[in-house]
Amino acid sequence: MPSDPPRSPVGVTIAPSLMCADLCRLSESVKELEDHGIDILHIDIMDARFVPNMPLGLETLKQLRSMTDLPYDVHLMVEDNGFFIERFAEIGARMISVHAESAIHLDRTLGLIRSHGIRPGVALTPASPLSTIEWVLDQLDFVLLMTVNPGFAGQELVEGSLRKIADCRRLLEDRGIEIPIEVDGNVGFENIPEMVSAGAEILVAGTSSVFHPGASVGENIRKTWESVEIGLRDD
Ligand code: S6P
Ligand code: MG
Repeated sequence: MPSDPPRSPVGVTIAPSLMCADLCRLSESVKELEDHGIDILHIDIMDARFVPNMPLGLETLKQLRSMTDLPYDVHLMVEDNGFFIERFAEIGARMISVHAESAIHLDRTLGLIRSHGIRPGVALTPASPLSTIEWVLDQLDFVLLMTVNPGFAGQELVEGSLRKIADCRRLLEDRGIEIPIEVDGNVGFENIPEMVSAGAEILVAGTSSVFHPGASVGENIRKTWESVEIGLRDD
C-alpha cells in the first residue's frame, strides 16, 4: 500500500495545482516546485462535461510521471469516474478523489480506487451537504471540500466555506475518524489562516498562493507557509 498522504512536520501539506503551472514548461515548473520542498502535486482532471473545462490530458500526465517522483493527488471532475480511475491506476497516483455529485455508486467507486492500492477521497462542491458522505466516511482516506465551484482557477471563495470546513472537522472528530480535510479553491494568503484554523490540512495551492502572479514560485511558497503558521497559531 502507498504511504499516508504526505504531511509536513507542522501537519499541513501544500499541494500545488498543476493546471495553474506554466503548462508549456511543465517539467521545468515541476522541478522548481521540487526544489522548493513541495512534496505532492494536485492534478485536476476535467472532462468538459461534469465541468466545462479540460486543462490537463492523460498523455501529458503519463509523460510527466516519468520525470518526477512527486506523488499525484488526482481530483476527478468527470462523469465517467471508472474510466479515469483505471487510467490513473496505470499511470500511478497516490490519492484519487471523486465527486459525490458524479459518482452514482459512490461506495463501489471508492472500493475501486482502493482495490488499486490508491487512497480514496470524496470531493464535495460548495452546495453539497456534508451528510452526502456520512455513509462512506469509514471508507475515506481524506475529504476534499471545494471552496469554489469546480472547473476554473482564479475564483472567489464561496460564502460559508470556512464554516463547512469546521463542521466537517467536527463531524470527523465526533465519529473518531482521523483523516485530513483537503481544501480547494481560492486557498490564498488571506484565506489560509482561517482555513487551517478551521481544520484544513491539505491545501490546494493555485493562482491565489503558489502561482500568484507577480512573484516567483519560491517567494509565493514562502508566503504560503507564513499564512499556514498564522493559522496554526490561531488554532
Ligand atoms: C478547480 C480545481 C482547482 C483549481 C484551484 C485553483 O476546479 O479543482 O484545483 O486548480 O482551485 O486555485 P485558485 O487559487 O486559483 O483558486
Ligand atoms: Mg482541484
